[in-house]
Parts: sequence; C-alpha cells; structure tokens
Amino acid sequence: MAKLKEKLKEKIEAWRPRTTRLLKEFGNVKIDEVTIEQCIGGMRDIKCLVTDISYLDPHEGIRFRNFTIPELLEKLPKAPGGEMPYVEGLFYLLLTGDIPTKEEVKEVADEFKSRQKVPQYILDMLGKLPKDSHPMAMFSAAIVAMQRESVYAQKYRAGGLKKLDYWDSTYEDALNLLAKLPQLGAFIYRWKYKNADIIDPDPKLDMGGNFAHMMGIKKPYDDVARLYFILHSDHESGNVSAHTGHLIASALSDMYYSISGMIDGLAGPLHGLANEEVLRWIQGVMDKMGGKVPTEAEMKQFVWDTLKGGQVVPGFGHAVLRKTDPRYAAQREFCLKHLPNDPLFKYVDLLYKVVPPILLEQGKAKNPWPNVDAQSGVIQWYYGLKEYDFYTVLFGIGRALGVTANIIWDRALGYPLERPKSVTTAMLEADAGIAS
Ligand code: HAX
Repeated sequence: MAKLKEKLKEKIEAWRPRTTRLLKEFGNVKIDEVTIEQCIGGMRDIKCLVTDISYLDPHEGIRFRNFTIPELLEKLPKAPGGEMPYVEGLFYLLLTGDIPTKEEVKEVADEFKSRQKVPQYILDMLGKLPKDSHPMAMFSAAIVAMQRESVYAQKYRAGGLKKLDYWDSTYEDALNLLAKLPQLGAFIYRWKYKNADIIDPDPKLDMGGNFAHMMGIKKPYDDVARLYFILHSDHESGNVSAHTGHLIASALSDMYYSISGMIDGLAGPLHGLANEEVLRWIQGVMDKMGGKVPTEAEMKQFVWDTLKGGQVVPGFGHAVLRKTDPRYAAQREFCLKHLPNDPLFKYVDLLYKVVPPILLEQGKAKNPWPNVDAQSGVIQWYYGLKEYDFYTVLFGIGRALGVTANIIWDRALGYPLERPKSVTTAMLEADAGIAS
C-alpha cells in the first residue's frame, strides 16, 4: 500500500471514534436554528454540514486544514526553480492534515504520474463533440464517460464490500481521476482552440509543470497553474460545487458521477463561471473605450450601467465572505510582482477601487468586496490564455482536489445519504402565524 494511503488509514481509524461519540452521546445537542428567510433563501448560513478539510471564516477567509493561504504558500514544499508549492503536496495536506516532506510529495507525484494517461476512448469522444460545445460541458462529459473505470463501483457491484472499507476504493478512484484532469483539460483546450494540435503528457513533470507543458505555455505558467489549482482547491463544503459533489456521493454514486456533477455546478455564472464573466465584462468595457483604460468616472458609469441593466457585477460579492477574498489577494500579489504594468491588471485594479463603494451605495450586496474570480483571468490572459470560456475548467481541476478529499473522508466516516426536509408555503405561513 502506498505511504499516503497507509497514513490516511491511520488517520481515519484515529478519527472515527470522535464522530461515533458525537453521534451516539450528543446527537440531540442543538447547534443552530432555521428561519423562514434561510429556508426560502438558499439555506444561507445554516450549520448542517461537517468537513475538517477547510473552513471559511467570513472575516478571515479560507483556511485549509487550519493553514491560511500565505502559510500554505510558505510551508508546502516547492517545485525546483519555482516560487509555488507542488499541487501534490497540497492534496497530501488536504487528505491527512499534515504538511508533507519533499519525499512524501514525490511519492504522491509518482502516484499521479503512473495514473495520468486518459483512455483513448475519452479523447475520441471529445473529438466528436461540436467545436462550439462549452469547455465545461466537454469536461463534465469526459469525466462521467470514464465512470466505467470506477474501482469502487466495480467492487460494490461484485458484493461483499464492507461500509467501513468504502473509502479505500474511493481513494483509488480519486487518485485515478485527479491524475487525469490536467491532460483532459489541456486536451479540451488544444482541441478546441489550437486546431487539435495535441501535446502529450511528459511523465517527468509534476502536475502543474505537466499541465503547462500540455497547454503549450512556457514558464512561469507552471507556477501559475500550481498557484491556481491550490487557491481553488476547496472552500468548505457548502458552496455549490463542493456541496454538489458531496450530495451525489452521499447516494453512494462513485467519484466519476460526483465530480462530473460538481463540475456542472461550478459552471454557473454565480459560481465558477464568474471568472469568464469578469473577462467578458471587461472586454465589453475595452471595446467601448477603444482599448484605453477608462478614467475612474467612466468606470463608475460602466458599473452603474451594469447594475441598472439588472445584472450583477461579476467577481464581487460572496455568500459567506465579508472582506476581500484572500484568494484574490494572493493573485493580486502575484500580479504586482510579475505583471504590474499589464493593461488588464490596471482595469481590474481600477474595479477594485470603484466597485465596492458603488455596491455599498446601492445597498443590496452583503459583501461589496472582490472574490477570487475578479482577478484570476488577468494572470491567464497575460500568459497567453485568452480564450476565457476555458477559465472555469482551470477552476474545476483545482476544485476537484478538495472535493475528492472530502468525499474520501465522507466515506471513511460513514456519512449517510443526504436528505433535508421540505415544507410547503402554507406550512411556513402557519409557522409565521398568518395562515388564512
Ligand atoms: N453585483 C450586483 N448585485 C449583487 C452582487 C454583485 N456583485 N452581489 C450580490 N448582489 C445582490 C444580489 O444579487 C442580491 O440581490 P437581490 O436581493 O435583488 O436578489 C443581493 O445583492 C443580496 O445578495 P447577497 O446576499 O449579498 O449575495 P448572495 O449570497 O445571494 O450571492 C453571489 C452571492 C456570489 C452569488 C453574489 O455576490 C453575486 O452574484 N456575485 C457576482 C457573481 C460572482 O462573482 N460569483 C462568484 C462568487 C465566488 C465564487 O463562488 N466563485 O466560484
């Protein structure tokens, strides 16, 4: 058994009694109450999910296994010659809670390398889709089409699989799938936008390096890929993508169904697609401005026009956060260091200045500050990835790291089928004391 899996097994066995005790001895302890506003309003803030992999504090931002983003970027082992940590090391941390050594990262990277080749039938299938298919639809279709590879589904069907062992074959599915996502993403990119001039994986490279290689983009794009995948990996389990993955897996659907569904949730403009929408929005402004950066007054007018047109300003606001997203801040730092004079960065910087006061003045958004998606397209654009309808695929590769880690732990701790209870409008009226 590979060392990561052995370590995970120990962690799982040590953790299980905590969950069992809470359920058996303290199952009736109340932790929250639900209001009518939360019931109609998308279950906002109701505490009813458990994950130990990441936690989102509204005022601090995300912590992965209790580490902030700056701590992670400092402590995780770095790829040689690069500024950014190995993605494989982050996955190790998400699964075990421990910062890996260089040797431990190498073992995970070797595991990924040995599992990275996408089956030919998937590439053939992608090549038969219409060229104007959205990259996210292609990505999701490719993942679900690989479901026949699921080790967990095969073992479950064969019978005799014990509930406490579900996590083991789920772990195998997670590694098999994660290892293939960079090749899948890069294949979709080069097939759709580069005349199907496909670049094969290089078995010597780590996940970020290999992705940059297959995309055909030179250094330091390998570091950009590493940063991007790490920043997007998890945002606790209540957001649409993470929650969708968890929900599907709770029916004991395998990793391929779960991750395909999580990609579908990520593809909405209020969630991951916002990074594409930000670029589309800025392009609209650029077209109107004939390419020149607008003045502050002109930019304010564009923002108000968007709001008056009944649209949201993409890249701003958040369902949980109440400050500037630290994932935005990490990317902004990267921009200040590597592309301070980039015109698109100047646009985004200007938006950072003008949008929050406007959203505050409008008085609707609970959080006027930028989220991760406001900044991410700038870096991609600068390094030559200008096809912005592809950006959410990058987000999806990163998010899969956190969602697969969560699903493995869901299985390890035996989390059951998810099934919240619905009520009718008449019941709510009765609760409110206004029943006719
Ligand atoms: N522009 C304009 N209006 C906004 C807004 C924005 N950026 N953010 C919130 N609002 C509005 C909402 O549409 C809502 O209006 P209505 O009452 O008329 O429906 C009101 O303010 C209250 O919303 P909220 O409680 O502050 O925010 P929600 O929890 O409902 O939604 C969203 C959170 C992120 C979806 C929201 O802020 C938004 O639409 N932002 C723009 C899209 C975006 O950037 N999405 C990416 C978020 C990060 C992420 O998940 N990435 O994957």
